[in-house]
This record gives sequence, structure tokens and C-alpha cells, in this order.
Amino acid sequence: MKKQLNLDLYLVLDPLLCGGINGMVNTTQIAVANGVTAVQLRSEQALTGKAWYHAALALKTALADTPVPLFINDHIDIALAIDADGVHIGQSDLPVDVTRRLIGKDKWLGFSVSNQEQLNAVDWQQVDYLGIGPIFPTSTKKDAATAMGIELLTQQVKLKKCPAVAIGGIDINNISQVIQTGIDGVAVVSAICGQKNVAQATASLINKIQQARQEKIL
Ligand code: TZP
Ligand code: MG
Repeated sequence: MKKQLNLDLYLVLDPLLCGGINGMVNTTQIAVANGVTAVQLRSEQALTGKAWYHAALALKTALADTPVPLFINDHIDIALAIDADGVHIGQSDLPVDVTRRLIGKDKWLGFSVSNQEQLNAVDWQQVDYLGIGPIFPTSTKKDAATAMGIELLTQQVKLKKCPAVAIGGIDINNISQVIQTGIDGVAVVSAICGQKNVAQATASLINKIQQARQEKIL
């Protein structure tokens, strides 16, 4: 059955920061137990197809009895091979319509945008959610575009026509202002991966999200 798309706190895994496949699985289990609602396998480091496949399969198994969907970054073949819940692609990957043709209607399709021009060009019929960022400077993504800041994010939140997560440099200290833009959720790498206490780091982010939403309503 298709898992639901809940973007509240979206964990993007980095095998280097997590300490390999076992580290990613461990991080995922703890993070999901503490409130993470979506998980993506992503690697800046070049991995073999075999390593991608085994990592993806291990994560799929870890998430099997949970409502949390697994997304694969860039690698549509891996997503299909393990029957992941979705794929996440960027501006330099296969075009959105081609990706949709390959993955079919039943998988979620996420797409990254970094500026207004890219947002205007989104094919809203094909995309299920957007990743908007980087919001703040980040050292996790080596080729990240310039950070857009909260003001530009607020504009993009108003213009978007599908759900979206904000990404890039988001941590416990700035997550509240990101949520207060009205965005559907937040995606993080280093605020969870490699943290000494993954359970506490995740729970604190969830708390901040709930608080910030409450404050927005009041
Ligand atoms: N896309 C835009 S910024 C980024 C990605 C994958 C990296 C975010 O990592 P961090 O550690 O949460 O800043
Ligand atoms: Mg990509």
C-alpha cells in the first residue's frame, strides 16, 4: 500500500555522517521512533550501484513496519530495484516528466528548487513535493546554491502549488523561523546524522516544530 506523504520532519541520510550503512539504519530507527516522518537516502560520496542497492534495501527493511516512506535521491534505478516509496531529483538530474514516466504514478516524486526562476518552471502536474533551499549556508552539500534566507523562502511558500520542505543549514536554533513561514515541513541532514544523541536531537526538532506551529496559529 502507498505510504502517506507527511513532510513534517524529513531526514536526509548521509552515509559519511552516519558511519556507513549500519549507522544509517541505526540513525533511521532512532529518528523514526522519535518523530521523523520521511527518510531519504542520499550520498555526496560516489557509491557503487551495489552499495546503493544494499543501503537502500536495508533502509526499506528498517522502515517496513512504519508509516514512514523511503525516498531515493537521484538514482531511479535503485528506487525501482527496491520498490522505494519515492525518488527525489534535482535540477541536474533526469527531467521531471521522464522521471515520472519511469517511476509511474504510484511513487512519490520530489524535486529541488533553489530560486524563483526554478519555482516558476515547476511542472505541478508531475511533482508531489518540493525541496526548497538551501535556506541557510550549509557545508553538507558541496555544490549548494547560495542560501536564500527566510524572506525568499516566505515568497516561495506563497507561490508554490504543492507541499514543500525547506532544506539547508536548518537546526534547532533556526527551525522555528523556517516553520513560521508556513512551509509544510523541514528536511535536515546534519541536525540528526552524526549527532551524539540522535533521539534527543530528533525529539527537540519535533518539539520546536510543534511550538512554532502553535505560535503561528495564536
Ligand atoms: N540540498 C540543499 S541543502 C542540502 C541539500 C541536500 C544539504 C542540507 O544539509 P544540512 O546538514 O541539513 O545543512
Ligand atoms: Mg540530484
